[in-house]
Amino acid sequence: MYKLDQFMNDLQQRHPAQPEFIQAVHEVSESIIDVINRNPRYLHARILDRITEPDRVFIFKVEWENDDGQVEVNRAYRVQFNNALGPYKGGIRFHPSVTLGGLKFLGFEQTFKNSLTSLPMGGGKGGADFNPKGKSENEIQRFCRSFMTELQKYIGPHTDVPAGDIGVGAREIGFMYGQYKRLHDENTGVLTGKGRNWGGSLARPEATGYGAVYFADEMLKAAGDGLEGKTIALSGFGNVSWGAAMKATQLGAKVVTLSGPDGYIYDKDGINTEEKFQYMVELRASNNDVVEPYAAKFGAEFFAKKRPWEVNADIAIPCAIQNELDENDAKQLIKNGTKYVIEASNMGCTPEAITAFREAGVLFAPGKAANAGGVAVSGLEMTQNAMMLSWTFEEVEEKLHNIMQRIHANCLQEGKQQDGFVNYARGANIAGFKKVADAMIDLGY
Ligand code: 2IT
Repeated sequence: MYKLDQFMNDLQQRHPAQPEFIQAVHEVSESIIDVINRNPRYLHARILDRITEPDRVFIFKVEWENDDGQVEVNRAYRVQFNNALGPYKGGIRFHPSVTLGGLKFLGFEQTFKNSLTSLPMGGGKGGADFNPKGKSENEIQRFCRSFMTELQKYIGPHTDVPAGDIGVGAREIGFMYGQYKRLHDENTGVLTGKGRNWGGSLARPEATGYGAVYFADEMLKAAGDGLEGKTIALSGFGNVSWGAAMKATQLGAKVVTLSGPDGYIYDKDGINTEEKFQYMVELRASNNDVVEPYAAKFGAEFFAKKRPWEVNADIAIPCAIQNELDENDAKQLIKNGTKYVIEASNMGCTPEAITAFREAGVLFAPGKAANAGGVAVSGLEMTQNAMMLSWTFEEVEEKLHNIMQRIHANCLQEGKQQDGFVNYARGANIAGFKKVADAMIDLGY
C-alpha cells in the first residue's frame, strides 16, 4: 500500500530543489493513489515509483556567439520521461526560468496528457535557459543551430519528437529542423510544429488554443450552459492565447484581456477582429515580451504589473506559464462570479487556487486535458509525415475537435462525483494514468 505523505516525503528528499516537479507529482498522486492501492497489479509493479521517475535526462551545454561577437553559454536539457505508449513527444521551451525540475514537471505532465489524446505518444520535454527577449533573429538562429547540433544525438522520428513551447515557434523550429537536416540529410518528421511548406500540419499553430476552447465548449454544455455571450479573461499574448481568442470569438464569446510580464490589457470591445489577432502575432514576433503596445493601438486600457484575474469574466483561461494564477487570484475570480476555469497553460493554477475553485463549485479543467490539442495535432503532423501527404485545414480541425470531445468525455466519466459535481482534475489524472500504467505493466521491466 502506498501512503501519500510518505511517498511525497521520500520524493521531496530526493529532489529538494525541484518544487514544480514535486507539485505536479503531488497533484497526480493525490488523484490516483486510491486507484493504485485498490489494484494489486499496480501495487506489485510499484507503479507509482516507476511512473514518477523519468526514463533518462540529457543535460548539455550550448555555446553560441551574440551580435557583438561575444561567446555566450546556456544550459539545455531533454527529459525523456516515459515511452510506454510511443516515442517521447513534447515541446522545447526557451525561457530564463528553465531548470531541470521545471522540465521534469513538464515531461511528467506531458506523459499523462499524451495518453489522454489517445494517440501513440510517450512523454518528454526539453529546453534551455536561453532568453529570446531582445535577441536578434541572427542570434536566435545561431542559438538554435548550436542547440540542435547537440540535441540531434538524442532524438529521432521513431524515438523522440520535440516541438515548440514557450519561446519556440515555427521560426525556431525551422532553424532547428534545418540544422537537423544538414546533419542527417533526411526528411523525416523529427520535429513537429514545422512550417506548412516544409512538412508542417495545417492548424498546428491554432491547435492548442482551439482545443482549449473546444474543451470549454464541452464543459459548459455538460453543465447545461453555453459559450455564446460569455465574457472571457485570457492571460498571455502568444500562440496559445491567439488560438483561444480566435476560436472563442467564432463560438460567440467575448475575450476582453491579454497579458504579458509587463501587465494586462482590458479591451472592452473584445479581442475579436482579424486586425487584433494579426497584431498579437506581430507582438510575439517583435521579441519584446510586452503587451502594453496593444492598448495604445486599439484604445484599450493597460494595467501595469497586474494580472487579468481581477476583471469580471464568466470564464478564465490562463494561457501563459505555470503557477500564474494563485489563491488570491482564484478568490478574486470567484468573488467576481467566474464559473469556469480552463487551464491552457501547463499547471497554470496553484494547488491552493484549484482547491478554492472546487470549494466554490467552480468547474476547473486541468492543462493536461484542456491544452492537449497542441500535442494532438503534433501527433497528426507525425501521421501526415509518415504518409507523405497533408490534410486540409478542415480535416485536421475536425480530427482535433473529435479528440477534444473524447478527452472531455473521458475526464467526465472518471471525474464525476456522486453529488453530480465534476472534478475534471481528478478525472484527467485517472484517465491519463490508467493507459500508461497498463502499458508499462504489459511491457514488463
Ligand atoms: O505543452 C505542450 O503540450 C506542448 N508544448 C506541445 C508539445 C508537442 O509535442 O506538440
